[in-house]
Amino acid sequence: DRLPALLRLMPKAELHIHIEGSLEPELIFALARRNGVALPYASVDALRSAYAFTNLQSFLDIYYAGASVLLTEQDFYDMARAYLLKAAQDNVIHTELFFDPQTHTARGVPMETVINGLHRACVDAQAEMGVSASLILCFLRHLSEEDAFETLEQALPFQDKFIGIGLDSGEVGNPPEKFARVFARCRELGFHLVAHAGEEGPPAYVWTALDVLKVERIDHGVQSSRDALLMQRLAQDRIALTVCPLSNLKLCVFPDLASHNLRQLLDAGLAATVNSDDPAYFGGYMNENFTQTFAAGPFNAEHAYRLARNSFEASFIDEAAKARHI
Ligand code: ES4
Ligand code: ZN
Repeated sequence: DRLPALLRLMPKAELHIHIEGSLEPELIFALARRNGVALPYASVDALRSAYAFTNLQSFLDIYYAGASVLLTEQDFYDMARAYLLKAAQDNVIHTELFFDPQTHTARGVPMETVINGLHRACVDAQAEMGVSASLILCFLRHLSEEDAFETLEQALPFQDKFIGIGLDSGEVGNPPEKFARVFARCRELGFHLVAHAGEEGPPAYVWTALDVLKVERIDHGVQSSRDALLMQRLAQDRIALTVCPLSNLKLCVFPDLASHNLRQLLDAGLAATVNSDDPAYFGGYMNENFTQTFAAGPFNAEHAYRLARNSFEASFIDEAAKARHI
């Protein structure tokens, strides 16, 4: 069976990776020691054994605690560098990284520390690994729109260092329309727009992400299959879904990978992609997501090519580079 080799070796783009979710337990402990931060876990193994999630919120609590060890520009650089090396190993040749500045600025870490560290790692990855990498700033949806506006204000002096705006954190009860005004402003400023919708939340949140926020891609979006009209809209407008199979498995969105609806989304003509989301927490980087997903379902080489092609088509690389990849 040559499919696993194809999956590993094919060039691909990753469009849904939270850089704070790439922080491995070993690096969390190393940074805690370097920075003199106390952790509520005795060891790497004790921390890893806390990774038994029942839903999105049970994960987010541990994810935000893990990010508390990040203090200096070098910490952000080291975190992104470690991810980009893993991406290069998985033949990811382009990646768009989400970061959550509010998780850091709320602890007193300056915006410039966060952005400069991450951006320098992206620049070095191109030169040293041949991986192109861009940043997408995400607003935390459990916080207020006013807080998002303040975050945007703090980030604008560095606006040449990120290409887009996203929306993440706890979805249910925090619909996209809560951020209508700040997304309108980001659109005027010329940023690419994406939002998490339909991960745990209803199809109605996917509709408002599209029609109110006017996003170009939907992150997750797997709940869209519950709404036939929405499926038509996504197919007709070629709105990409950045699907994260191992994330959905670990957060109990689907009971097992064989029950995942990725194949159904592709069969309906949607521009679905495969991504890792929070690889340090969910048990695998890109190639692990591809190989486990394909091992569990009726997928063939044609699906592999289609997913890779979709990832470049849905990316925010310039149109000339895009034409070379698809
Ligand atoms: C996230 Cl899996 C997921 N969903 C929503 N927000 C997030 N932030 C980091 N991972
Ligand atoms: Zn995500």
